[in-house]
Amino acid sequence: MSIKLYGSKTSPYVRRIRILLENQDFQFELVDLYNDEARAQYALLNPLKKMPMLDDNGQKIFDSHVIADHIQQKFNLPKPTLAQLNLVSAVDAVTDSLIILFYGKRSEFEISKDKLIFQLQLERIPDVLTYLEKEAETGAFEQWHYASIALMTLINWIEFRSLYDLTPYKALLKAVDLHRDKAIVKETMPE
Ligand SMILES: N[C@@H](CCC(=O)N[C@@H](CS)C(=O)NCC(=O)O)C(=O)O
Repeated sequence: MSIKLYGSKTSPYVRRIRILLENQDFQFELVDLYNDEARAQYALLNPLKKMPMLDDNGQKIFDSHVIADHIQQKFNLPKPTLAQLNLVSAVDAVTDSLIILFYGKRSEFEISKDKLIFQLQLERIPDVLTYLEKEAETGAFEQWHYASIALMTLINWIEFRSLYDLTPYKALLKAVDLHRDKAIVKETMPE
């Protein structure tokens, strides 16, 4: 049996899969999408040129959610509820918006509400974080499940890259703190 996970150590989407694969035997193949040569090599395996990608005994799987679903079934992990999947979608919305802003900055664009593409992200991020904050206040992330994993990977990635001021989101930070001492969380912390 051979499972290979392709991705970077910093990607929040990749880290979710590394956490789900805790205690499983798999190879972690590092991908550097910012390196032209490495990206061209990766494109030969994955035309989407996105990470993560899983190769399970020759079966390639694109997209973290499809991979997560496959892993949860394969290793009899708990299946997320619809409520938890909605939280994951909300975490994704913030993650994707921050990725767009991150690429915007790397491309030396001025990030301002004058440009529609940035305005949409700059509006979405606080709105969705406020929604998640209210969910956290009700205890939605107290247990360690797929949505808590997604939240953890988002918050740690924001902290690692200094992407956004999270100080107003006290319940979210508290929720993440509940799980910070887990061995797999420490092992996979972005560095
Ligand atoms: N919906 C995808 C999103 C994956 C994603 O956006 N990954 C980023 C890294 S965090 C990426 O590969 N970006 C490369 C690109 O957009 O060119 C998933 O859940 O796997």
